[in-house]
Formats: sequence, structure tokens, C-alpha cells
Amino acid sequence: MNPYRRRILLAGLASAALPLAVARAESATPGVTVYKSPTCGCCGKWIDHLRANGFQVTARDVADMDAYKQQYGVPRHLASCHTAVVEGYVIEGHVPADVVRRLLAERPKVRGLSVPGMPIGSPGMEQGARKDPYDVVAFDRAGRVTVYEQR
Ligand SMILES: [Cu+2]
Repeated sequence: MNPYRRRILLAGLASAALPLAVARAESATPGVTVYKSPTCGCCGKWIDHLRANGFQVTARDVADMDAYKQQYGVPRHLASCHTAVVEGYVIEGHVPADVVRRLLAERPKVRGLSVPGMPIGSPGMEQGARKDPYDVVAFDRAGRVTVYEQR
């Protein structure tokens, strides 16, 4: 290849790389680690929901979920099936992806969010058209629980 042609090619590559880098920064995908029991079907569906909404999910099958809930400070009365960790926050149960995004954007001083139990109609808990109303609650290290969002 003659030197002139090579220079044009390199210039083309450089200008093509720039918008690519910008796009990557804008679509930054939060990394989530999900702890779940190997037999939990609705946990897998919640993971699908997160992935479909741009999260990068690492799923870990564990034998003793209680130990993880304890380790991450999930109050007993707020427990659900899976326990997840994203950017320092704990996510318990079927919290919708857009509420996790809101958490990461607002960064309140809480330990995490929970959808206690497993309400029908929450992401991963679909049963036809049925949607039971539920609260997404925030909990902090002092045991305070507040409603973060209602669905
Ligand atoms: Cu579940």
C-alpha cells in the first residue's frame, strides 16, 4: 500500500472510532450480580428482564440464600427470592429494571431496594394479564424502610 493511501485509511479509522466511544459511554451497562437458588425459575425470568433492559448480569447459583440476604443486610420482612448487587446497592426480589436505573441515577443514601414477597405481575412474575399492585421499598442500614415507588 502506498503511504498516501495508508494515511487516508488511518484518518478514516480515527474519525470512525470517535462516535463509537461516545456511544459506548452513553449506553454504559450497569453490571449486576444475582445470587439465586439453582431451582428458582422466576429468578431466571427476572434476570432475562434485566438483560432485556441493558444490564450486564452475572448469575450465581448458591445453596444457602439466607446467608446472602444476611450478608447484604436484607431485613427479614423484606425478603424475596433472589438477592442482587449493583454498584454497591442491594436489590432484593423482582424490582423493575427502570426502578433500578432510577436508583443508580439518584443514588440515595440507602442500602438497597426490595419488592418483598413475589407479587404477581412484577417483572419475572407474569401470570397472564394479572397485575397485583406492589411497593418498591428502600431500606437503609438503620432498618428504616420507605416506599420508593408504587406499581
Ligand atoms: Cu421470584
